[in-house]
Amino acid sequence: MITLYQFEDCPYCKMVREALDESKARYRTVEAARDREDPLRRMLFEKSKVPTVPVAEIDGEFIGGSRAIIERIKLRKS
Ligand SMILES: N[C@@H](CCC(=O)N[C@@H](CS)C(=O)NCC(=O)O)C(=O)O
Repeated sequence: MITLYQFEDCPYCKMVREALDESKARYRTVEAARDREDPLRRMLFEKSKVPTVPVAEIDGEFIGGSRAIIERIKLRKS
């Protein structure tokens, strides 16, 4: 299962959703808070080392940054 932590209106998150849809992977989205001090945002930063969204949990690993996430989705597909 893939979980995408995102903002619905974030263009980088949209690119990741499009890559996920194209790959036909099953995923769920979780809307993150705008506040970086929010506990979920802090957890995402601790685990991915990336302070922004999107962050994706893919096969138990937290990956931050749209480019890295999309690369990982493409690798997973093959
Ligand atoms: N280089 C990053 C940029 C991501 C980014 O700028 N995300 C914005 C939303 S569009 C964000 O997380 N803003 C909230 C913040 O900086 O705390 C990527 O490609 O994922």
